[in-house]
Amino acid sequence: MLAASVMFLTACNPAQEKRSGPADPAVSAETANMLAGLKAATEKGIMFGHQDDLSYGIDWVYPNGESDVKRVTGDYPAVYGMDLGDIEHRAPVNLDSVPFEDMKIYAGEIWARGGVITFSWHVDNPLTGGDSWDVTSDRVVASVLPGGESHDKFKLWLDNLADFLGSLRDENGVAIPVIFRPWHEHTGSWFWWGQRLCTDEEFIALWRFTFDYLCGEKNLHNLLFAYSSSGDITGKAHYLERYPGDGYVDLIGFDYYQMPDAGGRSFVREVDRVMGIVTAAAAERGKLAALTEAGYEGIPDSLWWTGTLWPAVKNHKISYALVWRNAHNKPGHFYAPYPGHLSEKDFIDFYNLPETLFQKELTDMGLYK
Ligand code: BMA
Repeated sequence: MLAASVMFLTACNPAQEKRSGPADPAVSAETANMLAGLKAATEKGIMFGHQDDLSYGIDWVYPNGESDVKRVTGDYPAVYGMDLGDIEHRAPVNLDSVPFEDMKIYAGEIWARGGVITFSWHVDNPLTGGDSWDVTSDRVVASVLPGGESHDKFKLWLDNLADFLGSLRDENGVAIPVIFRPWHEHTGSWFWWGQRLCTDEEFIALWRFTFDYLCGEKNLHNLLFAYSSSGDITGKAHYLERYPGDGYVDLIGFDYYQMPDAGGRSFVREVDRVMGIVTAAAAERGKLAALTEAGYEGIPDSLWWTGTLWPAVKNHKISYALVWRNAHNKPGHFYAPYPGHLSEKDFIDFYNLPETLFQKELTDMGLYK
């Protein structure tokens, strides 16, 4: 009886409903549908994601339909990460040399087969002219806010970003929904928007300005917003210190990498610990949770997938875990296996776990298409 009345109250409480709906109140039907589908998918398992999966891999660059994950498992990942660094300059290729025109094609293919797209943005430093990692000034965030000396430039950069995000269309002209994950790893201090480079208020203002400009001024309604910290989180208050508010975020997560000098046990312990904090915050707020970036560079552990990554996440209700890119231009910088890699067999075992979701399962579920 008590449970029934609680359910009734929850269903009728508009504030509660608003909190768990899309952050952008004018979001497109397809995007709202995708958010609902992503929530439903968390009941079935954890989606596997890979950065730049379709763009390049070990010993190949840009052939259509290729993927290291597919070469090993016969299937694509469920979540495809891409990065928009340099779109702010309308460059033809991103900071890792991936042509933006190719990304548009990939987005169409991924959408057609019912996969999930997520974009990060390693945007240059608008004040110094350096890159994302240029932390020589702690005035950059202040400078892009209204009244700041880089504000007009920043708006032009957002215009260029918005043109790209708005150009993602399927063959019927429908705007393709994507998860946009700006200002990531903000609890660290290695990007110009990081912890020691701005105040809490400035970071929150940066986030809200970005959101309002893209959804309001630029009228984009195909975006779900992901807030993701780095892994150095001490507790809920720390995690939410720079949270811009439920009306600005759809998914919350964090990035965590296994370092060469740290064992798998510490990865499992730390990811499990921080995921506990993040999933509790997500549940309270009606948001999705995810391990937005993870990995072990070069995967020098033949059992990493079932022995470390899976134990770290399996007890949590999360949407996805995404591993970073298999660089074509940086030897040894790869995070997913390829044919012949020492963790290949274990990755297939990971793929075969009933609770890991890859593209075919997502297509079969047809959750949002
Ligand atoms: C980093 C590295 C860099 C890359 C950047 C953006 O973690 O992979 O080589 O340029 O991400 O993709």
